[in-house]
Amino acid sequence: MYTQALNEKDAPFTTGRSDDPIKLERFQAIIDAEDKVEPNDWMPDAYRRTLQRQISQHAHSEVIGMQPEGNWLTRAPSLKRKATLLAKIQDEAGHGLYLYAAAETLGMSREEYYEQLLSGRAKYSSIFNYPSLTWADMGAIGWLVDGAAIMNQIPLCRCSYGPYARAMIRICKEESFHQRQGYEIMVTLSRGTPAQKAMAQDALNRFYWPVLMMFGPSDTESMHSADSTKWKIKRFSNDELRQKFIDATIPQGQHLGLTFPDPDLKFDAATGHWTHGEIDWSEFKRVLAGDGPCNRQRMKVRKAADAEGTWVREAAAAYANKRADRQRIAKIAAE
Ligand code: FAQ
Repeated sequence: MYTQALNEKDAPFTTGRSDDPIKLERFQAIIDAEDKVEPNDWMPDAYRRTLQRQISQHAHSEVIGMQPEGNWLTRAPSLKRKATLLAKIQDEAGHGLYLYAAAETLGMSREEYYEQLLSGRAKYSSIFNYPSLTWADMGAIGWLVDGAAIMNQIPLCRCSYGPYARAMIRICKEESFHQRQGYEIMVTLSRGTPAQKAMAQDALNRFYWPVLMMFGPSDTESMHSADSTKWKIKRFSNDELRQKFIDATIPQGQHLGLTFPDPDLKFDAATGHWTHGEIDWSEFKRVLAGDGPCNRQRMKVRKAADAEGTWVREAAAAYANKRADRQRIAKIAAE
């Protein structure tokens, strides 16, 4: 009901001044009623900007996230492992495409979002600035990075913005396969030779803390959380999701016979949760500021891929123009 009242169909991408109290009240009522906001609905500026930021950064993460795994494609230990890894990396490219498409419904083009990434104005997930040094990292990335991604993204399937929520449903199904293939690599390595088990342990040691940082700053430092929660973009806080992830992951690591690099990790029987040591937020800030182990390398590769792809985009555009011309001529001839 509210959606209809607010639809301004002949004025797509209607952005509202956030101080229009009647529209704001109706907008919040849509959200509170668990209805979806759709691209042509009226929405406050700040809601649009938050989604443009989050969805595009999510898309950038999927695309940049292909690099650490791409590093191991030519060195996968068997044909089966290679085919599985290739399929996973292709899925990530697909996730990037769904997400750019969802972000474009907010009135900015993919090229504009892309330009923000290449110029360094837009962020992508901190985790992809860490190197993948051994084959076990393919296991750790699937198990932990995709595991954290799922924990964060399942609630996004209920996000108030329709196109984002719908994209997330398919993405989560695929992420679930990614997480399992990663865990299966970890199971194989931890039941293998002592050297293989040591390799799995080393990957866990290096990825554990950076994965916890994926959930974002602690709630007290999270500047976007209050608005995103009010607008039901976020359903759980950064710290809540981090805790859910830790609670789910520790038993999985124990099953592998591996240890976690946190001496303060303890199960609290009273709360049913694992308590953990302090996260090194200075490292997180450094990585976000561009000074992580691989920030420069990731952007260099992305920029090179963009430059090398120019001729493909030009050829596709020329072909589309040619087809449009042909259709126009055929239409005139038929009239
Ligand atoms: N890295 O106020 P908050 C994947 C920034 S996909 C970098 O708490 P918010 C699949 C944040 O942007 C992984 N920056 O922000 C895969 C903001 O800065 P800004 C990506 C971060 O938005 C697997 C500032 O800190 N997933 O892994 C990070 O409310 C394997 C303040 O933070 C998504 O993007 C970070 N970790 O909450 C692919 C999920 N954390 O923008 C390949 C969607 C925070 O003002 C291989 N995004 N920042 O300059 C979200 O759920 C949220 O955006 C959060 C952050 C939870 C990430």
